[in-house]
Amino acid sequence: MTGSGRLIAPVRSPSMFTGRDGSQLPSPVVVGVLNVTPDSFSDGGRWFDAGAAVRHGLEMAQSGAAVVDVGGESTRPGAEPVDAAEELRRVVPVVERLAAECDVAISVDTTKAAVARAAIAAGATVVNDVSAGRFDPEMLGTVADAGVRYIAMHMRGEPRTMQHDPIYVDVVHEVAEFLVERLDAARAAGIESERLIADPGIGFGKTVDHNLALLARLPEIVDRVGVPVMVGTSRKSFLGALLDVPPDQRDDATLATVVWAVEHGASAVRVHNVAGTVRAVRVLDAIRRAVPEGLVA
Ligand code: PMM
Repeated sequence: MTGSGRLIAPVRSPSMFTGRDGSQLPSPVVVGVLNVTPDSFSDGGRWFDAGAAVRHGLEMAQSGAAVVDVGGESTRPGAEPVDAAEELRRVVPVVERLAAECDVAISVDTTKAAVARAAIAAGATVVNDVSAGRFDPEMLGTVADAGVRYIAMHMRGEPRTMQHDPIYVDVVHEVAEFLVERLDAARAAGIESERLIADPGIGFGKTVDHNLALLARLPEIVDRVGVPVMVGTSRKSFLGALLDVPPDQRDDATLATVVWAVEHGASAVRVHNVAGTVRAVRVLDAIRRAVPEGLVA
């Protein structure tokens, strides 16, 4: 801790929507997925070795990711939890080397305050918490003290059981209200609004129809939560269900959802295929800028 009570000095660190020099990054922000796990659903085992993980993270940064999101615990449906010691062992060396070797923000995908704290000390400036602070009572306070950005995601229950017959009356309304409640809890713990990002949690305790409804009515969520929204559809099983293709053949389908999400208010997209996504959003941006003045795009 420093004298100000913060774990790190947030100045001059790239942080999701700002670069190292403090300048605003172009929207949408592309967040590259780096799973240092043996069992994630689409890339489990590929980057389990720290050296391979760092090389892949640097590649994503080079391809235009504004954030590299490092995770050490699989959250795929049915996944068994990993203890903090093992998660720390997987994540911290990778965060440390990426933060030292590249200029983009490093995010840590964790539900554990101890892992967030260590990753922040190693250079992470974003905490991506799929539990939105529900799994570890120290998480929100830890993020507040550190002065980093916080992504609060919606999930029904926990990864082990979340796909057991998820039922909602109105999934879009319920996800939006959940996010509002968790964002309020984050603010109450001392995380300023400017540091908050909300995520509807595509695939976390949702059927194919739930996921499609969340995308179709994304503007309702964006309007309701009042902070930037990140969407993570990359290679997820609802795409497999629609197209009957395995995870490694879902990048083109993912791009359709990325373009849709960005056009409907997403400020950030979390993807495995960074290079393709960056190319797609650049073209989208060029089209937007060519829309004649006075015409609603
Ligand atoms: N999806 C996964 C993991 N972490 N975090 C956020 N904020 N949003 C997501 O949609 C999300 C996430 C799913 O697993 P993966 O890391 O293998 O894509």
